[in-house]
Amino acid sequence: MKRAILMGMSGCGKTTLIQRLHRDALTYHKTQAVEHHLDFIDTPGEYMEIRHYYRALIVTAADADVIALVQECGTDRTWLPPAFATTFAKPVIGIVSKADLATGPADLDFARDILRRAGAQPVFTVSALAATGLEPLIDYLAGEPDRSGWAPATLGNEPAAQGVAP
Ligand SMILES: Nc1nc2c(ncn2[C@@H]2O[C@H](COP(=O)(O)OP(=O)(O)OP(=O)(O)O)[C@@H](O)[C@H]2O)c(=O)[nH]1
Ligand SMILES: [Mg+2]
Repeated sequence: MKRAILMGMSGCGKTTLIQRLHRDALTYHKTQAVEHHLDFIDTPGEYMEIRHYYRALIVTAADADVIALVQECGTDRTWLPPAFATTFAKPVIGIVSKADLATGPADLDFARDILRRAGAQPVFTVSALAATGLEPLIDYLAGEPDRSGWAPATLGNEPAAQGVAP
């Protein structure tokens, strides 16, 4: 099982998605601080919206196996900069949320495009409210974590320095 940290602008549906995947009642509560669950780390949207908090996201991401960037559809607002995924030495996936609000395929494509430009791969499309599109995401998260890109493994694979006394 992979532990995912959810990042995305305020109100994009991170907490509601976790509630849905936990089969909890869907109740709105504003995320005020990082919330650690066994399988998810929920972050406040402000951590994406205010650059000053990027450092907190990066530090908190150390406890996750995968970064999940969340972009709601039906809006042209985003705080996900292009290539944001390169901030992390871990797999970065995308989640288009609130698919039930899409007025047509263009809305979904727009949101997917934002996530792909940010470097997320693969991109899932879900609605926590309508409980659609969840299975592929559940299957992905159920798989073993991919730790091949982690810094400690990379460092460990480096050839020993030549001619340097231990
Ligand atoms: N239509 C629709 N509304 C949703 C969906 N998911 C969440 N919402 C609504 O969007 C609002 C914000 O949802 P949250 O899950 O609290 O958003 P968040 O990303 O956790 O926001 P912060 O905690 O502020 O970062 C709530 O009123 C939810 O009911 C969805 O799939 N469809
Ligand atoms: Mg929240």
